[in-house]
Amino acid sequence: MRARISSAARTASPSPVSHHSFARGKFGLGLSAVVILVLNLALLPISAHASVQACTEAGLDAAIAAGGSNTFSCAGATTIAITASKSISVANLVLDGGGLLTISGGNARRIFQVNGGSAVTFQNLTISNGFLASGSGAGILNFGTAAIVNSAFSGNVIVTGGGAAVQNVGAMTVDKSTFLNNSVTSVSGIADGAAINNNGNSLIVSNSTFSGNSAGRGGAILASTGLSIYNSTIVGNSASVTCGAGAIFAVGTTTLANTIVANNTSGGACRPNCNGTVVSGADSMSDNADCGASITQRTVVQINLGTLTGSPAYFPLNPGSTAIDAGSNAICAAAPVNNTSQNGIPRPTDGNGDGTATCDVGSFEAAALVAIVPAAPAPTLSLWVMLLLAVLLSVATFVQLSRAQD
Ligand SMILES: [Ca+2]
Repeated sequence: MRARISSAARTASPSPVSHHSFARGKFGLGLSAVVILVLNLALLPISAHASVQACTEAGLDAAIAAGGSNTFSCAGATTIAITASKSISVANLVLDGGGLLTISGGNARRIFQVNGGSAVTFQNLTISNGFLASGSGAGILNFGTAAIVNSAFSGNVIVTGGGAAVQNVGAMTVDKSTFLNNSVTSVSGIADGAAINNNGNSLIVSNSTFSGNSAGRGGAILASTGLSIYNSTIVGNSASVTCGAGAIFAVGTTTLANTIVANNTSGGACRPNCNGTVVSGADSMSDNADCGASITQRTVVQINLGTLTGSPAYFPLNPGSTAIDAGSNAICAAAPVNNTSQNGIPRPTDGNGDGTATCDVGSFEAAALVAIVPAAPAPTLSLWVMLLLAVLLSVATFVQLSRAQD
């Protein structure tokens, strides 16, 4: 500190400044800048630290009012059953449930509405049991910009309308998330897209799982506007309308890449997987040609999914699955997949042991298959035999020499 003051005094001196003292002054100012920078860096983590909110509805309300990055002090797995729907109008909000927090609508109300001009990230959360008798987006209704990361949607219900889990009217990304058992139940009215109803300006889905969702049309997804789905697994969803597409009903163009769509059902046993404008390349896989003639067709048995596991839950690929090492590495390397998977194994990994690391189709990436090489036989016996032979040879030689001497 003393050096900084004296240097500053020297540079502030009205007397002629020599090159030498100017250099020292610059050094002193440089030092002070470093000291200030270090102090600022020391303070930064405090000012930039996420707010830690109570693991209660009041804590959730405080987070929504405050904006910024928010975590919750949940001691263990906790469900907050909200008593009022949450309308969000903040420029920047992160709600991070830490993998412990479930926010429930109590089968009585919409859970979140993201208003225009707002940007919200929902991460490490479960959003369940939202309910609307009629309308859109019982889990989340998005008019703004929303990112859903590593989160689960389950048991959200709308009677008449669309998007029981998510209705997107704005811009949205969904990554490493799971939609399970959401439903739009109306038989005679509108019942569209139980997991996602997209009528927004963009929706990009990656590394995600859709299963057990049911609606009239688009059991999992109804897309009125453009939708892109990368490395996701869409299986076991159902549509009640004839040709209603259990997985995806696309009015706007839906593009599938490295994605599994299989074992879905619809009314009339017609178009169980996809209906409408769905474009899929050979990197995606399905049990029929509903989602595009150029999709790779494999049977459900060949795709060979394991049972749901993990949180958010995903379907593993059993050993021998034809989806292992069958994807496009270029798609995996690019955004939004960025060589990640829903189960945490980096892509691409050599899952079939052929020596080439190739990306899997679907949300899951199989771990490296290590070839089992039989162990070399133990040398013990042959060593003992050799030793015995050597001893016998030595004895024989000794006896012969002894006889020769005799
Ligand atoms: Ca692989």
